[in-house]
Amino acid sequence: MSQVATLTRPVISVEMKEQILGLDHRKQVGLFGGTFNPIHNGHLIMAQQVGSQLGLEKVNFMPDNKPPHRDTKRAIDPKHRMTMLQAAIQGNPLFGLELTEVKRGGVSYTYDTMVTLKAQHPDTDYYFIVGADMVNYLPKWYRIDDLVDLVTFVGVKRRGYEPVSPYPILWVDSPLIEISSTDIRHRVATNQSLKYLVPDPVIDYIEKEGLYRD
Ligand code: DND
Repeated sequence: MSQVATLTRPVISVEMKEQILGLDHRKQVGLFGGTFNPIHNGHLIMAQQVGSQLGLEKVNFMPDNKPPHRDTKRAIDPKHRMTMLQAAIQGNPLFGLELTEVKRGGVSYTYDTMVTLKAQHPDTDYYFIVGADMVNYLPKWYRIDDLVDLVTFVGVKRRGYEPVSPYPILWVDSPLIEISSTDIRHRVATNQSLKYLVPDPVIDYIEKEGLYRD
């Protein structure tokens, strides 16, 4: 009797087994937050470079609902920005969409978002991707001193911005691409071509919906 009892008792716990088999590995996920008004090929190139250079499992594009930093920046409805993102990332298995800020509504403070995401996904390490212009602006972000404990910031170089920061930043080299959403909007308003600056399905959507004409 006692021998049977000894044999059936688990020798190692489930946790130990998972450790041995490597099943408890933490997911490494990139988050690319932005207004994406609209998404352009510069964004896609940098996200791809960060994902592949850091060996991330996923890079999720995260459109904000209301950008926290610029009152003057009039972003079009999140519905349009989201649809353009969806069209832009289609067919790339590395890329995904994180819609938590749009669903939450209101002003999209990254700190609030990361508290929520970390609670929902305690098994995930997040890498928050920012252009060098945004790195310079980090000291002004809401609760930045707490936020740096929740994510690893990944900085992507951008012409005209020094890759320096008082905060810990993982710098990734990517081709410097001189495309900006402001320039894209200006081109639409002045009837210039977006070909090769923005993915074709996004160009089609902008035309179909008559976005950025004024
Ligand atoms: P943007 O509105 O600048 O995004 O916002 C970037 C992210 O920062 C969003 O998730 C915001 O919620 C968050 N943020 C900003 C300020 C304050 C706080 C949070 C806070 O919580 O207090 P854009 O759509 O304009 O651009 C997306 C990203 O792409 C940016 O990081 C931008 O620097 C970068 N980027 C380029 N980087 C290199 N080369 C280029 C780029 N074009 C855009 N050509």
